[in-house]
Order: sequence, then structure tokens, then C-alpha cells
Amino acid sequence: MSIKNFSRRSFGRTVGAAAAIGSAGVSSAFSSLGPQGGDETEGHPKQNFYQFPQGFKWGCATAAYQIEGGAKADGRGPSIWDTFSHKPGNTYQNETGDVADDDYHLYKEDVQLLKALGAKIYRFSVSWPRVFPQGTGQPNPKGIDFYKRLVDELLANGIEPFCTLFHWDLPQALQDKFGGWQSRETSKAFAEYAGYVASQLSDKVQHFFTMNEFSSFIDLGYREGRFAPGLKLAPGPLNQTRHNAVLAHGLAVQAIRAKGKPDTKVGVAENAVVAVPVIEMEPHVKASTEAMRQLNAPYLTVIMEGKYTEHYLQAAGADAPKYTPEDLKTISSPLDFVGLNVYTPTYVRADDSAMGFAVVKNPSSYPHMASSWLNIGPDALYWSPRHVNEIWKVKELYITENGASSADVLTPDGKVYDTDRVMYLRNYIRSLHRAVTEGFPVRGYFCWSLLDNFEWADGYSLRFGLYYVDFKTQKRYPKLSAHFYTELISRNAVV
Ligand code: PNW
Repeated sequence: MSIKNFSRRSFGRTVGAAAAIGSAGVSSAFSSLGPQGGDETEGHPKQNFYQFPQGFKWGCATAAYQIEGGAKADGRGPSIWDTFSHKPGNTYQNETGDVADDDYHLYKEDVQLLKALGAKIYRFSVSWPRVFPQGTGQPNPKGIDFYKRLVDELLANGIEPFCTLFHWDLPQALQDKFGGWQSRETSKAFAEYAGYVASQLSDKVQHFFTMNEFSSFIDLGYREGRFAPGLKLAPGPLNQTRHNAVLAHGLAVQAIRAKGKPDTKVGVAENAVVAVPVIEMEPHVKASTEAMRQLNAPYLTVIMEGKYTEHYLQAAGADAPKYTPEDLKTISSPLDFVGLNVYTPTYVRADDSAMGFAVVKNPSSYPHMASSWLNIGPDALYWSPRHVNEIWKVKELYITENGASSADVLTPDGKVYDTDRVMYLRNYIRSLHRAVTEGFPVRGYFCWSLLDNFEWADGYSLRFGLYYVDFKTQKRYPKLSAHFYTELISRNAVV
């Protein structure tokens, strides 16, 4: 495609309201960028070395509190994120998820956005306080109905629903009554809720994730206080809180199996620390494998192994969690698949310490995306599935999140040229391709995220969407990255 061609061709109609984006929407919004399906690299071999296996599933992920809005609609109870975001000083410009993307009302349009990308899978989360406004007790029929309608809409559009049960919006009632995850009463309540949702949705939803990202909601919420509920616990209570969360996961796995349809599949979506060897050679590779186990000790490692690593217990000393052998059995209930949220690498080298590895601190020049923590390291998307498979021999893996924040600018004619996000995705997905080619059982990839949304403590200041959202009008605009992803999906290859 020549430069001349680029400037001469029209940009297509500005795609405004979500409803306006039909299945041809993404490509028509960027029609100047060339046709779909062909190979435009004139004079070059037409082989694509990044072809994914047939049947590999591509899709997007979102989370209830980040997109739904409708905070008081149809009997929804408050969550700890409602309380936290309404307390001045906790979020960027005191922003809240009260309205967010208003997906509670616009979900049909948002399903069309997915369809326009060609997505075959969608990972959404259920808002616990929509279904149980008080956390336990009587379910709210209007709450679960919303998810039934969403699932029907997805299926009617050829998109397979993947359901996450906990993406951080704990019912406020459970925080008030039990201190949230500080008590195993909350773990038990979670299992009841999970079983109920499975009983209601598993006729149409096959895959359930219990929790999303233990370290984010526990360590940021109960240790650093940057996330809801905004606590800064001492090491002892913190370790107990972590334990209660993995216990909740295990109890929920059992409840879903007990209450769901027989072929229901259960897993977890974890942002495991990804240990990447500083150089791909022994002994750094070996060191990174051990680092992967040790650095994930309180969450993924105990879930997969049924015990805390000796090093974790030793380092915690008197602050180690209190638990029974039965707890460990529950926590390590067998899973059908593991979901990995992958954003950044943690570099590791071999050293002479007892554990045989050291974490290497990045220099201040290390590149990152708009989020200051989002260091760019495509290799993470190779090493995460490789380590998890080599250490724990999993049946199936999904990349349950991967994506990037970018300082997106909407041009007057409704375009967003997020070249940095495209660069990020292209390189990460190439690394994923390597993992798949080497035989690690990754079955699908969910891009974070479908559309710009409430980015927790960062409010609406950081945008992760493939679709740009004008939060004043609720109009959605496909970004350049949406066009990129549409092409990638249609060819099942990196473009
Ligand atoms: C994940 N960190 O969160 C979540 O699952 C999403 O809800 C979120 O929007 C997305 O990644 C992008 O941030 C994280 O500070 C939040 O390292 C913070 C961190 C990592 C992940």
C-alpha cells in the first residue's frame, strides 16, 4: 500500500454509536488501511511465519465493575469498590464506576463490537452484589437475569462466554460483617455464590474462572491500600487473608462442580509473576523456573501443588498463615485449565543463593506503556505458559488477559492511531506463537480489553480498550488496534 493510496482514500464513515458498528464496522472505519484478507506486502514472500493452529480461539476480556455501570440498577447492592471509589482521594479525580461504559444497558451494542472484531470468545465477570446484594442469603433474580441475557446475546452472535466469578467487587456487606477476605466466612460465602451462578448459567456457559488476580485484590487492597478496601494489614493478618482467598477459590471449584452441569470446566485467572531468564541459556533458564515457583508461592504455587513452599513458610515465620491439611487439599482441587493474565516480565538470573536465583531490577530507562507499571516485555507471553506447563503439567491454558494502556487521542474525524498498542500486541502475540508452536497447550487468548473502562484507582485516565470510549456520550470508536486485531483474527496469524 503506497502513501499516496493512504492519503487519497477516504477514511470511511466515522463510527460513532456502538449500535452503528455492524460486523463490517471495524474494517470500514479504517478502510484507508487496505483490504482485509489479502497480502499487501508486495514483492515479499507471502508466507506468514506466525500462523496459529486451526481452532485457536481469539477474544476479549472485561470485568463487571469496570464496564457495567448501573450501580444501583435492579437491586444491585454496594461493593467495596463503590465504597472505596466514593471516598475522596482514593481514585484519579475521585472517579467511580457508577456509570463506566454503561454496559449494563448497552450490552447488546457491546456484543456487536465483539462480533465486529470476529471474536469467538468473551470473558466477562459477574458482579457478586448484583446477584447477592448482601453477599449471602436470597439471590436477586434481576441480577442473575442480566447475565442470562448477556450469555444469550453472546451465543446468538456466535461468541462463547467465559465467566469470571470474582473480579474484585466484593459485596460491601461481607466487608462490614467479616472484614472481607480477612475471614474464612467470606470464603464460604464465595463458594455459595459460585455454586449458585454455576447452577444458573452452566447450561450455556462451559468455562468458569473462580478468581481474577489474587495478588491485585489482596496485595493492593489489603497490604498497600491502593485498591479497595484500602487496608494496610500487618504481615500475619495479610498472609491469613491471602490464605482465605485461595481457600475460597478451592471451595468454589468444588461448589461449581457440585452445582454446575456435568461438563462444566473450572479454572482460575491469575497474573502470576512471570520469571523471564535474563538470557535464554542455562543456568538462567533453570533459575527462572525455580523463581516462577517461589515468586508465586502464596497463590498459584499453592493452588497447583497443595502446599506452601518451604521458603515461603520460613520467610513468613510466626506470620505464616494458619491452616489445616484439609485446607490445602481444598485449595489444590484439580482444575480443568489455568488462565494467565500476562502484562510484564520479571527478569531473573542465576546466583549462588540458597534458592539459586536473583530478581534483576530494571534500570530507570526500561520502556513502559502509559501505566507506569506496565513494562514492555513480549517474552513474558512465551515464558508464562512455558513455565506453568513445565512446572505443573496443565491440561489447558488460556491467556485470560494481555493488553496495554496508551495515551489515546481521538482525532476530529473519529480515529485513534494507537501505534504503540499495536506494537505491543504484535510483539507479545509473536511470543505467544512461539509458545504454541513449541506445544504448550494454550487454547485461546483474551485481549484486555474490549473497550476503555474504569481502570480502578487510575479511574478513566488510563485506556486499555481496542475501542475508544467517549465517556460523555458513550460512543465507541474502533482504534487502529481494533483493526489490527480484526485482521489477526480473520487470518489467525500475526499481521
Ligand atoms: C489487571 N499492577 O489488573 C486486571 O485484571 C484488570 O482489571 C485491569 O484493568 C488490567 O489488569 C489492567 O491494569 C492489574 O499494578 C492492575 O501491577 C494493576 C497491576 C496489574 C494488573
